[in-house]
Amino acid sequence: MVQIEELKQKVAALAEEGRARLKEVASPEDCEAARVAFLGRKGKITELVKFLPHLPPEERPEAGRLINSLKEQFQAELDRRLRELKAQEIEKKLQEEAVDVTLPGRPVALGGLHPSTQALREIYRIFLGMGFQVFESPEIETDEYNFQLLNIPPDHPARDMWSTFYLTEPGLLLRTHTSPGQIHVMRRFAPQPIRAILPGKCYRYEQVTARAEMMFHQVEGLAIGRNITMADLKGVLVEFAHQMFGEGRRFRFRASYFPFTEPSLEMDMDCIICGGRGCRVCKHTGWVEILGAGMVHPVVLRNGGYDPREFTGFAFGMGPERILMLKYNIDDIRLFFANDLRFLEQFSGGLR
Ligand code: FA5
Repeated sequence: MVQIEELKQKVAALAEEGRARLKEVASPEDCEAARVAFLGRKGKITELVKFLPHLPPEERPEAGRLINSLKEQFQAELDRRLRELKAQEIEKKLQEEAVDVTLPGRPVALGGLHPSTQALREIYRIFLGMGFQVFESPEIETDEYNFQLLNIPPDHPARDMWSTFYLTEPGLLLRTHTSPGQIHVMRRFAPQPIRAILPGKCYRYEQVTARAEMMFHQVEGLAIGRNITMADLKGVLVEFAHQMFGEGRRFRFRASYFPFTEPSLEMDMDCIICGGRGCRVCKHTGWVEILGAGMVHPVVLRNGGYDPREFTGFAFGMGPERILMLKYNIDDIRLFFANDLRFLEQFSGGLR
C-alpha cells in the first residue's frame, strides 16, 4: 500500500521540477515540449494517476484533488509563460521591422495645365470682361453646318482651304473651324442679341508643318445686334489684342475673304521678334497675322434666324496655339501636341 504522504512528496517535487522547467523555456516550442513532458499522455503529472489504485480507497478522493490541482497549477504557469514569450516575440518583430517615419517622402510630380488650356482661359477672361459668354458646339458636324449654312455650297472653291476628315456615316465630318457654332448659337437665341465666344478643337486634312497641325484649337467670336458696325469689331479686337499681347503693340486690319463674312478682314500685329523692322518670322513684312474676322454675311444671318434688314453682327476666329507661338516666339506648332515634358513644363507656372 502506498501512503498518501508519499504521493504528497511526489506532487511537491513535481511542482518544483515543473516550475524549474518553465523558468528555462525560451520559445513557444519549448513550452509545447514542457507541456508534453508534464501533461502529455505519458507526462510526469499524468502518470501520477497510476498511484491511485495503490492507495486506500478513502484517500483516493484527496489524492485525485492533489493531482488535479498540480495539473491546473502547471497549466496556468505554462499559459502565463506562453503569453509572455509571445509578447516578447511581437515586441522584437516590431523593433526589427520599425519604419523610420522621419525620412523625407518621395516627391510626387505635379501636373500643370496644358499651354493651350491656359491660353483658352486667358482668352475667356478677356472676353468675359467685355460681356461675352462662352458656349460649346460639337466637334463632329454635318456638311450643312460646317459649310452650307456658312454660305459655302458643295462646289465652292473655299472648300479647298478647309479639307477635312469625313466620317464613314455620310454627311458627317470633323469640323474644320469653330464657325458652325455661329449657326448653333444664332438658332438657339434668335431674335435676341448675342455676344458669344465658342472655343474648341478643329481638324484639317492637311500637310503638318511647323505652322499647321491636323488638330488645333480655335476660338470663335460672335456678336449680333441692331446697330453693330465694323467700329465695334475693331474696338473689341484691339482691346483683346492689347490685353493679350501688351499695350505697346500696333495692329492693322487688312481686307480678306471668307464666304461667311462681308466685308472680311484679317488682323495683323507688328512682329514681336523684330519689332516691325522685318525678319524671317514675319517674312520681312514687319507684320504677323493673328486672326480672321468680318461682318456676318446676310445669308448667314438669315440661316441663323435673324432678319439682315434689322440685325447686323461681327464674327472672328483665332487660333490659341498660333497666339502663344507669337507671344513666346515658339517656332513649331507640333510642340504643343508632342507630349514632350521639356516643352510643357515651361508653362507649368502659368503664362507670363
Ligand atoms: C477660319 O477658320 C475662319 N473660320 C475664321 C473666321 C471666323 C473668319 C469668323 C471670319 C469670321 P482660318 O482658316 O484662317 O479661318 O483659321 C483661323 C485661325 O485658325 C488661323 O488664324 C490660325 O490661328 C488657326 N489655324 C488654322 N489652321 C490651322 C492649323 N492647321 N494649325 C494651327 N492653327 C490653325
